[in-house]
Amino acid sequence: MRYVTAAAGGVLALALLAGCQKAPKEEEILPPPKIVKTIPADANPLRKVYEAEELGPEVTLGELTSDPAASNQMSLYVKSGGAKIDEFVAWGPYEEIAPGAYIARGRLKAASLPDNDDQVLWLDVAGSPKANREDFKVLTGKALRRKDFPDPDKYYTFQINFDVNEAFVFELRTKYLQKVELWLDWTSLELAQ
Ligand SMILES: [Ca+2]
Repeated sequence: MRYVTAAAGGVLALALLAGCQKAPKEEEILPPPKIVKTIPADANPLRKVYEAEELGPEVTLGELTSDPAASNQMSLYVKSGGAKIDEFVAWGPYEEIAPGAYIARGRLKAASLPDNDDQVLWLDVAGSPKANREDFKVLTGKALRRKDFPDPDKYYTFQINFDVNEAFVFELRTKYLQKVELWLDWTSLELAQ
């Protein structure tokens, strides 16, 4: 009986094998891959950080300095009077972004501030449409004062929201309005959610 069962099994196996070999090609096509519709939480679609110490001398003034409190432990340092009044100390990167809503940020530390409420620094977003690079414009900006830097030993992060409705070549700029000590750690750009 055991022999009969084994023989029957063998015949069945042969039949299945034969069946597989004769299967029409249409049945061998693999199912389509599953489409993942949700973006994984760790896959931020766009957040770029521009370390001030990596921008390069062609788009910065001042000098690089080590700072344990800074990202990369390095910052761009401008001593008091190290730039002219109304001069930009960092600008660029002249990168193209698509139409959308964005958040620009800058992390800075400032000291030797005047004892009043005057503007000491100016952050802005500027650039030109990709289709018309001659059409330079300042999209939006933010003035910083002594009260924005309550502790001269700490970095503070400032945020600017802006929209573009066409392909745009942007830059994030830091302007020197008073003779202060300035440490620029980084700027960044991300999509507003
Ligand atoms: Ca840095």
